[in-house]
Amino acid sequence: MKPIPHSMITSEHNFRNRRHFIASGIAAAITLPLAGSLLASADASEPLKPTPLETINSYNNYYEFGFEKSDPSEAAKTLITSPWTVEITGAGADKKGAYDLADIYGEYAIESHVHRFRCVEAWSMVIPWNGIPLHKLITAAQPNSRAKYVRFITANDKTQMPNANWSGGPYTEGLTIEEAMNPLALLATGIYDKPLEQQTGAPIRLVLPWKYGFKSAKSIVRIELVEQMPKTTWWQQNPREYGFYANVNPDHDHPRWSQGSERVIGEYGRQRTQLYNGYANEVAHLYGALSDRRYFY
Ligand SMILES: Nc1nc2c(c(=O)[nH]1)N[C@H]1C(S)=C(S)[C@@H](COP(=O)(O)O)O[C@H]1N2
Ligand SMILES: [Mo]
Repeated sequence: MKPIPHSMITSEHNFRNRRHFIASGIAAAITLPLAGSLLASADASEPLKPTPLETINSYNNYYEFGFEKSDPSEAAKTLITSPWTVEITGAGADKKGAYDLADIYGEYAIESHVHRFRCVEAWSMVIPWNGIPLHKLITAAQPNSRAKYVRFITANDKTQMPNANWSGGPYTEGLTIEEAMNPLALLATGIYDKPLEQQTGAPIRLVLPWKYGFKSAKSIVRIELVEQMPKTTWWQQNPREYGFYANVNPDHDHPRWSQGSERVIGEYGRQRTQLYNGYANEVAHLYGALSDRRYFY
C-alpha cells in the first residue's frame, strides 16, 4: 500500500498565510472602488479564498443526522467510518467489485483541488478538497456500452444515524456517464489535508463543483453503472424544485427564491452566482441550450 503523498498537498497553514499575503497585497496596491454594485462580482480568474475549516465542519446539510445546519457536527460522530467498503457494480460494469477504502487509498494518489461549493439554498463556501478523480474508479470498473448513468448510494444505518431513512431510503444521487468522467468530478476523502469528518461525508463523498450541493452525496457505499437515469433523492422529494442535472445557473431561479446571488458563509454579504458556478469552460459542452430549464434545477 502506497502512502498518501502529503507533500503534494498545500497545508491549511499555508492556505491561511497565502490568504493574508493576498489580502495585504491588495490593500497596499490598489484603492478599492467605493461605489458600484453592492454585490461583489466573483470572477472565475480571481484566487479563491478558502472558508476556514471550523466553518466547513460546523455548517452542514446531512439530513440523516438532523435537519438543522448545526445538527450533523454534533450528531454525526456515531457513524463508524473505518473500516469502510465501497462496492462498484451494475450491468454497465464489466469489472464489479467491493473495495476496502484502505485499498483504494493504496491504489490512487490523493489530489488537492480548491473549489467553490454552492448549495441550492443560495449559500456558498470555498473548500480545499483532497480526493480521487471519479473517472479513475469508473475506468477501473471497465464500463461497457450499458454504462449510461452512474448511481451513488450512501450509508443509511438506523443504529448509527439518528435520522436514517428520512427520505424513505438511502440518499441516492446520479450522473450521466459523461458527467461522471469529467475531470472536475471528485470522490473526496479529505479537506485541508485532514480526513473528512462524518458531518462532511466521511469517509468518502462526491464533489461536483458546477452543480448544486445536493448532488454531492455523502458517505458513499455503492457506485452502480446503469442504463436508466436513476431516481435521485431530491428529485423524488420534489421534482419541480430539484432536477436530475441541477447545474448552477443564476438565471434560472428556484421556484421559491432567487439563484442570482449567494451568501458567502464566513464572510459579510453576498456575491453574484456564476453560470456553472464558475466552471463553464470545463463543463458547458456536456449540456444543451442555456434556456433549457431541464439542465438547471
Ligand atoms: N447522504 C447525504 N448527502 C448529502 C446531503 C444529505 O442530507 N445526505 N445533503 C446534501 C446537500 S443539500 C449539501 S448542500 C451538501 C452539503 O455538504 P457540506 O455539509 O459538506 O457543505 O451535502 C449533500 N450531500
Ligand atoms: Mo444543499
